[in-house]
Order: sequence, then C-alpha cells, then structure tokens
Amino acid sequence: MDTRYTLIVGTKDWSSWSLRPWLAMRHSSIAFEEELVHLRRGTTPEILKFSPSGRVPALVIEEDGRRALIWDSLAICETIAERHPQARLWPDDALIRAEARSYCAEMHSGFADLREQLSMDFARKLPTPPLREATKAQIARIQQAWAAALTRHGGPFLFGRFSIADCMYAPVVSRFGTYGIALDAELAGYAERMMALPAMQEWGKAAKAEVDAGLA
Ligand SMILES: N[C@@H](CCC(=O)N[C@@H](CS)C(=O)NCC(=O)O)C(=O)O
Repeated sequence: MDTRYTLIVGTKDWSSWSLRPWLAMRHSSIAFEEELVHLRRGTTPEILKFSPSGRVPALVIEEDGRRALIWDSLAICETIAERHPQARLWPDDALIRAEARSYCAEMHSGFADLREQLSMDFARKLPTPPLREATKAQIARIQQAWAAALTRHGGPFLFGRFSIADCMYAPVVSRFGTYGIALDAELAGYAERMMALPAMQEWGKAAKAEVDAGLA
C-alpha cells in the first residue's frame, strides 16, 4: 500500500491542538510531511484550504489514489492508532483503554478556563496570571487525574507506557511549566519525563525558533 500523510499544524509555540497528534505520530516514528500555518495573522482562509472547520490540526491521507481528510486532534490520534496498531498508542487492556479514552475526552471537551487563562506558549516562561476560581479548580482536577493514573498504572506515563492520553495532556504539561504552576514531586517527575521526550524537545526547538523570528 502506498500511503502518504500530510499533517497541517499551526504555529508551534501556540497551537496546543496541533501538538497532540504531531506528538503521537512523531513519538511513534510514523513518517509524515508537515504543512505549517502561522496563526493569528488572518490565516483562516489559508486553513480553510486544508480543513473545513477552519481549524488546525488536520491530516491528509493519500493512499492508492484515494484521499481522506481528518480534522480535529482526537480524530487524528484515533485514526493513527487504528492504522498503526504496532505503535500501541492505546493501552492493551479494554477496560484500561476505556479509562484512557475518558481522560482524553475530558481534556478534549473541558478545561475551558485553563485553556483561556494559561494559553500555550511553549517556548516562553511567563508570570502566573491572577487565576479565576474555575481555573484553579481545573488545575486541581488535572493534577488529581494525573496522580490517580500514575498511581494506578505505575508510570512512567499516565497509563504505564506512552499513550494518546499523554499526547492529549502534553500541552498542559507545557502550560504548567510556562506559567510556573506548582506540582508535587510525583507530577513534577511526570512533567519532566514528558518534556524530555525527543519529540517534545523537537517541538520546543521549533517553537523557540518561531519566537526568535518574531512569529509567535
Ligand atoms: N477541537 C479542535 C480544536 C482545534 C483548534 O481550536 N485549533 C486552533 C489552533 S490550536 C485553531 O485552528 N484556531 C484557528 C485560528 O487560530 O485561526 C481539535 O481538537 O483539533
């Protein structure tokens, strides 16, 4: 089968949704081309050329003369996991997999205050803004969820080995670092392991280059 993937991502310093499937694919050594769209520059028409939602990420799959477009971070992660079972991006056990999916869905549909107040700025260190009560509660919920998963599954990642759950929370790991959100030793260890992943380092280098070039 002749397959070509093109992942359309936004400005790496900012685009938290793009990071998620990019990390799933890069960490799993799945080959793909990348198209980068610079965000916050009136770029909606440019995104619409690729993605009907006007949002990134989007994945184009070209295969044996057919073409499919997948938009939305979680749909892309699911599609990649299904097409590349050897990457083992979900836990093997069905009940644990269901739990991991809940973690991903909760992130995907929730934490709006945290996303607004602590927006991803991967390459920068910024002061903690005055946090709304709702944001504090969402930070506490995420920390409690991470601690529960690490305890239950024994680490080093949320569900033991690296999974889509880690991809979905990767931007939160970055945000906690950017804004100096305090973590206990167990969670700080998890954050360090995540940030040390070669794929996270690679993303961070690109984000820093954007900042240095005045693009973010
Ligand atoms: N639910 C979508 C959200 C995608 C999203 O909001 N992406 C942002 C960038 S991180 C975007 O494309 N914004 C449009 C813009 O900035 O022009 C997903 O999970 O992929």
